[in-house]
Amino acid sequence: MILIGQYDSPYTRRVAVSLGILGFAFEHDTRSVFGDFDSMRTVNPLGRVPSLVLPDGTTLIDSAAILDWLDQTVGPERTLLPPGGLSRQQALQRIALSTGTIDKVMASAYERLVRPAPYRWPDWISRCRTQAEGGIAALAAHSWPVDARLDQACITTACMIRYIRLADPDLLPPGRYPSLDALSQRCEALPAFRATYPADYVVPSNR
Ligand SMILES: N[C@@H](CCC(=O)N[C@@H](CS)C(=O)NCC(=O)O)C(=O)O
Repeated sequence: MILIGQYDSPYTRRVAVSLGILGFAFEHDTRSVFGDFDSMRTVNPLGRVPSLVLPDGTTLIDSAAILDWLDQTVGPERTLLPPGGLSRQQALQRIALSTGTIDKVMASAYERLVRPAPYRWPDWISRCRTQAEGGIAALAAHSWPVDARLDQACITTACMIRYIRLADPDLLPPGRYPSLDALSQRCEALPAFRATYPADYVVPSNR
């Protein structure tokens, strides 16, 4: 299997971490959505990451669809998203908060870093950051027991935390939400997270 996308993308990273935790071997294609845009569009018509090329040559796009394929492949005993009931509903709620927050942080980052300065819209950036702060606070209001089974809500939220601390660290300084700090530390210590640790944010360039 080949995973396409860089690990400063939280969506790519949550797939890479999930592949690692579930024990799938994969190659990593580090093409950039911005630097390799034309090439990327031959993989995914949307020109986005992540994509996963399966052993039979099928290309899956969108992290949620890829994660669903992984869970279907390992079977109900090992799924990262609980297969049903209240635990699935609760996990999906947390994932919705995490991915929604990622989307708002990313929208604000693109506005600040990709859009040429004369066209930037401060009110829009402020709105996105307010929405992101709401998502972070709502996630922090949940409990994240350190001995709970590591599920997709934990993985996605930990990837969100690392992404925010790269792209817009003022949104989540250490100490503001100790439960999120603890979740991040617990996850980042695991081999599947360490193998995908994004030390730097690759600033998207439109040049
Ligand atoms: N819903 C998608 C979102 C993917 C996404 O937003 N990817 C970003 C990188 S994290 C991207 O490709 N951005 C470039 C663009 O949209 O032009 C998923 O879960 O895979």
